[in-house]
Amino acid sequence: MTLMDRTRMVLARSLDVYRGTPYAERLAGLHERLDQPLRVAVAGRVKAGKSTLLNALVGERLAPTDAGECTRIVTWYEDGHTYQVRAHLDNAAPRQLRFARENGQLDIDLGELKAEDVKELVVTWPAQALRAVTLVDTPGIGSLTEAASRRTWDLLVPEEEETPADAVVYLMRHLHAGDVEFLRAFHDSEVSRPSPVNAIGVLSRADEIAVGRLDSMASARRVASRLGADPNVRRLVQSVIPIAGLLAETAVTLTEEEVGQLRLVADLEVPDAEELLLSADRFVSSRPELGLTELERTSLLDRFGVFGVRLATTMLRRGVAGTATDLARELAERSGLNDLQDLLSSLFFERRDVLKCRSALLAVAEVLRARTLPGSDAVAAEVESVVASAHPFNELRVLSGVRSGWVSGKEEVVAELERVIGGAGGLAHQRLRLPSDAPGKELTAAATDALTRWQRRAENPLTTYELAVAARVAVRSCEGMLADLSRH
Ligand SMILES: Nc1nc2c(ncn2[C@@H]2O[C@H](COP(=O)(O)OP(=O)(O)OP(=O)(O)O)[C@@H](O)[C@H]2O)c(=O)[nH]1
Ligand SMILES: [Mg+2]
Repeated sequence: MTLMDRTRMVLARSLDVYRGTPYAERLAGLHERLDQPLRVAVAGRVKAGKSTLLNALVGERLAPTDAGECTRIVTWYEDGHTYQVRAHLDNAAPRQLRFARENGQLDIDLGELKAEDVKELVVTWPAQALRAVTLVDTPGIGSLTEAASRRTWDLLVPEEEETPADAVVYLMRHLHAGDVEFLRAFHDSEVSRPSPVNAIGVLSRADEIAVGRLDSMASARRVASRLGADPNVRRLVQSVIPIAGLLAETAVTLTEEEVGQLRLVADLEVPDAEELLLSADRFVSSRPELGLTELERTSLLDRFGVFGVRLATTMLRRGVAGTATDLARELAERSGLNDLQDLLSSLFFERRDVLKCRSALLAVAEVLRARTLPGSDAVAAEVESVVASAHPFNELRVLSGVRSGWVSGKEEVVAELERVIGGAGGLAHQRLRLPSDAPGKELTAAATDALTRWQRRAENPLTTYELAVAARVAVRSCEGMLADLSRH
């Protein structure tokens, strides 16, 4: 029986036990959630670039990135057949809100409602990207006394209930004490503690790291890998990658008109263009003969940032990108968006069942703790047994053990362990560090070698206790791979 089957069974049993109690609805909701897309929250401090990044992931400018009221409300973006916006209120029935789109940007009309009155907004939007994942935009985490920040804490680190998010993409511009505090609290749950399995770190606004210079992304990659290697950070997130979110958002929503405007800059002599782009002020006000109004220039800066304008015009000039489509593709690549999407896909989407089951079992455990009823002990034992025995959870536990430094050994052995149990993605080629097009025969040979190696390590009396336990999990991962390979 798969982990999903076992989880469904536990949920059905718990529903039997709690039928007719106030918990029944919560449990039924959990059951439904197993069939819905994975829920990923985007979180981080104020102005970290959360909403901009969310838009880049959706491919549309849905989340507000200005200073409007709506930036202070937790907002869900989910796929659906119709376009609609609902407001969930603290003390009243949900209501539909009016909305409009202006220049591609979604503008939600709160009417007479104030941000404080709204518990959360749910935006239903037919969009390809939202089929696999429901995204949740959250107000910036700052002081706990601030109402908007409190909403984010209540959503992701609630006191009594489970969090409705299965995973989080956490944005940081550098590591702040507030980031550490939040991520610790987010991971303070039972299945594997502390567990970075459901958190990815993003070094955001990466273009600003080297003040917009063309080599900004290279500097950002160095900063991100230093940050990701820091033991404190490794304990909290699986990986840290840099992204220039604004550039990513603009790349996926680029217009022909914008490309036309950039061409005017690209057509200047190189020294002239460089001078024009020395600063944002200069870009807005010098060279009036260029054929761009001040408004157009300001709007280019808002959409691309100085770095983006430099990069895009350089690519147009050098012919790296000839058409708007080429330019959009190049900019998306250079912004780090594609890397983030790959990471999300290997760490979250491919593991969605495991993450969803993890959320569900944690939530059932929470209900079982809150109220004991006849029969609830038996369900608790079952939850315990699934959590302790399901192989995907064992992999997650070992992974978090490696990340938090409990499992230690020779560097290359630990690195291999991390990969074999799925730390860099769950597919066989990722676990075996082979190219994605490696033939089955090669994968089988590599998996067989890995199996032998890990069996030996598991049985070696000189292996530390923790590593031996981890090695047994790796053995099981290799056996799983071989079984899958022989099936296909
Ligand atoms: N240069 C640059 N600016 C960015 C980037 N990402 C966001 N910004 C700008 O930073 C400001 C804040 O961006 P948002 O996406 O609204 O940030 P947020 O984290 O959602 O902010 P709050 O919800 O208000 O906490 C906006 O003016 C964005 O245009 C980036 O990658 N590079
Ligand atoms: Mg925001």
